[in-house]
Amino acid sequence: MPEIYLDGMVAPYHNYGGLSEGNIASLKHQNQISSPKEAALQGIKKAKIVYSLGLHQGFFLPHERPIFEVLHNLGFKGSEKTVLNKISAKFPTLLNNLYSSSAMWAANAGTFSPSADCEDNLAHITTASLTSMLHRSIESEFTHVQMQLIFGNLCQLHEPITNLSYKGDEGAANHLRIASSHDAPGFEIFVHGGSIFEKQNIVQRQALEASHAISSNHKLNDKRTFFIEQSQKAIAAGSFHNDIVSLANENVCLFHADAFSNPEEFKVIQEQISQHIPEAVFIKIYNEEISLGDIVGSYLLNSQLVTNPSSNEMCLILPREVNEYSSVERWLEKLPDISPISQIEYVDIKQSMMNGGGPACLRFKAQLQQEELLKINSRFLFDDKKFIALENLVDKFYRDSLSPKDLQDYSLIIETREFLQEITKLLNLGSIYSFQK
Ligand code: SUG
Repeated sequence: MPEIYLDGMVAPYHNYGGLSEGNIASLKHQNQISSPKEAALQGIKKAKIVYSLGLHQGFFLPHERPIFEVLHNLGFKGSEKTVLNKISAKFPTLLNNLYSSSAMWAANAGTFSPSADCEDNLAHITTASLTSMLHRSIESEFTHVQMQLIFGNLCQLHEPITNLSYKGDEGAANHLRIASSHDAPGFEIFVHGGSIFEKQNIVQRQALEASHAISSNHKLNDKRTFFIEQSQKAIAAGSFHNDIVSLANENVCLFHADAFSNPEEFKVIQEQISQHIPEAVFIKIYNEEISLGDIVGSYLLNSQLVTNPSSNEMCLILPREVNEYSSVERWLEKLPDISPISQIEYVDIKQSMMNGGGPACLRFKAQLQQEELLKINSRFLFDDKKFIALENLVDKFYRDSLSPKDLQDYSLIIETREFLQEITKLLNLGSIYSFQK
C-alpha cells in the first residue's frame, strides 16, 4: 500500500506573529522579519526530497488571509481598506492573528485512518480544529474544503470537532500509527492533553473527547486503539504537540522517556502491540542520552520518517538544526545499529522552524490502497513539471522579506490574491477562495 504525503504550501504572508502560547520558537521570533519566498522555496525543496525517494508527494494550497468575513462578524464595517486601517491602528494583535500562515503545518490538518484499520473498510479523515487560539481556529473551514477536493472520492470525511472549550483537535500531530507495514491493519494511538472538564490549560491542546470522537467516527477497532496522555513536563518544556517527542512509521516508534504522563502505561501499550506485531521496534530515548530540552530544541523527533518504496528501507528526514546538539549527533551515530533506519537526509526549513514547525509538522500523511490512490485528486500531486511551475510562481509573486508593519499594507492583500488566482488557474480548480466568489 503506498503512502502519500501532502505538505502545506507556505503562504505569501508567512510571518512571525509570536501567537502560539507554549511554542518556544514562535514566541522567541515574534516580530522578526520573515522571508515568504525563502520559506516557500524551502518547503518545496523538502517536498522534492521526499518525492525523489519515490514517494507520492502532494500539497495543500495556502489559505486566503485575511478573511474579511471574520472581521465583518467582529463588527468591522466599511471597505476592505477602511477595515484594514482600523484594525492596523487599534487592534494590531488581531491583524497578526488574521494573517498567520499557520495552515502550512499540515500535520494539524486532520487525522487519517487507513481503510485497513476501519471496520467499514473505508479510509476516514477528520479535519482538525483548534478553537483555543484565534489564528489556528480559522484554519479548519478551508482545510475541510481542500480535504474534500483531494480525498472526497475515496474517503469518509468528517467535519471538524468544535466547541471543545480551551482545547481542540490537532490531528496527526497527536496521533501515532504502528503497523507491520503500511497496508497491514495497524494500532492507532491517540495522545491527548486531558479532558476538557479536567484541566484548563491552553497549551494542552488535544482534548481527550476529540480523540474519542475520532476513533468512534473512524470505526476503529477498540482492541487496536489506545489513548494516552501527553506529559505535563514535556508540554512545559515546549512540546505543545506530541509529535515533538515521539514519532512512528510502520513498525518503528521513537519516543522520549518524558513523552507520556505515565510511562508505565505506554509500556503496557508497547507490550500489547508487540504481541501482535513481533517486528515492532520501540526505541526509547533516555534523558541520559538526550535531555528533554535538547529533544525539544533540536526537533529531532519532529523529523519525517519514511519508507523508501524501492528499497523498503527507512529514511529519517531531519531539520539541519539537529547538528547544533552534540547529544543528538552522538545518538544519530548509533541509530543504524539500534533501528532499521539506514538513511538520513537533512533539510533546511529554517523559516518554518522559527515558527515551531519542523519537517513532520509540514506534512499530512495517508496510507492508501492502490485503487484508492487512483481516486485522489491528482491536481494536488507534484510531478516534475509542477515543481517547476510552483517554484516559478513563488519566485514571481512572493516577497523576499516581510516586516510586521507590511501586514498593514493593502498591497499585500492584492499580491496574495494575485498569487492564489494564478495557482488556482494553474491547477484548474475553479473558484475556491472567498475573494473569487
Ligand atoms: O500551532 N505555530 C504552530 C506550529 C505548528 C507545528 N505543528 C506541529 N508540531 N505538528 C502552532 O504553534 C505560530 C504562528 C505565529 O506565531 O505567527 C504557530 O501557529
